Amino acid sequence: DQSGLANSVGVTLDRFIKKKQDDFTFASGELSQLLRDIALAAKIVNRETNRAGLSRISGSFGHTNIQGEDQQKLDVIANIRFMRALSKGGEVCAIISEEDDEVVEFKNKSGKYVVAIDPLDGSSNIDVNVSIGTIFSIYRRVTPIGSQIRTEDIMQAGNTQVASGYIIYGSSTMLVYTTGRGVNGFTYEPSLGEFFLSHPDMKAPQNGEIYSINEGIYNQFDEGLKSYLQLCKSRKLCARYIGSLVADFHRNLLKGGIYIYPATSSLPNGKLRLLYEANALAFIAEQAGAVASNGTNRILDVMPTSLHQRTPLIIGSKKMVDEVLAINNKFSDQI
Ligand code: P6P
Repeated sequence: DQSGLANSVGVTLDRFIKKKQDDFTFASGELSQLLRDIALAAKIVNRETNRAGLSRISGSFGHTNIQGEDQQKLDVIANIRFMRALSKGGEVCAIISEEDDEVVEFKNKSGKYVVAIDPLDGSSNIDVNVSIGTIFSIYRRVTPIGSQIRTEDIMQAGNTQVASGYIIYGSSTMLVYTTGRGVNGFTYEPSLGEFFLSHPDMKAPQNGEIYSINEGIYNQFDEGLKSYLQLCKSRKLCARYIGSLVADFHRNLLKGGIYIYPATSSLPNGKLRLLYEANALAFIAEQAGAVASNGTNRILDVMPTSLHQRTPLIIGSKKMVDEVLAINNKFSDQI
């Protein structure tokens, strides 16, 4: 509703969640509580990312995770914080995390939700003070509550998400999420320890002038993508690539633009992960009137087959994504 509490800038996240819960006639409050648990962990991680340089928790942890990526200390700390908040909250029965090789099943199996999370994406940027983010997806478990977690609880397509969102730890810290009824953004006020509604009912511009892609690996792109990039240059579009997915995605959502991490010769399925990166942002994108594709299918329709599977990601303003797909089709028809 456009009137009243739900869209008045300045309302706290807690009151907004409560108001939205009242809109769901059958809401029992568990999802509301889960969203609050995520917000709590976000406040703690925010504090730790803001003081990383001072508390010697920047730098690498000396381990590599399943991605073969050098785990940053803050990656590990963020993972612990979200795990602890969600396990204490009691609404979650299992978590898929970028930082854990296997699914983490909680002893308390009474939670009816499954969360997929990248606790701190873009962590190679922490030491150079570039924005980083948390990305999360929330699913309802499909097997009986309290029973042993099964594969079908974990391997769900993105189109079954109950909610998704991200936190961006940037010049300000924001939490942006959807429960399938639009997208709302909240800005954190550290002096009060509260998130306040700052971006009600976010809508992505249908077109944009910004494209985000790592052109350093241009030679590994397919001909269709190369041709699209030439088009961007002929139109003098603006190249902006932060190297932090959440930051690039958030800017494109607000200003209009496209982010592409394609299949490359060294990463035939792209670099980004379906379960805890692409699906969450694809749900947000579609709820804001934008589009998310893997180049051939809607991201949300992809049926996962493995926990950490990668996917090419083309996400952003509808007209820009549609144009990339049209060029792809033209080139693939010629093959
Ligand atoms: P590249 C960060 O590691 C990340 O997962 C995204 O946040 C970011 O957009 C991308 O990878 C950067 O990857 O290969 O361009 O450095």
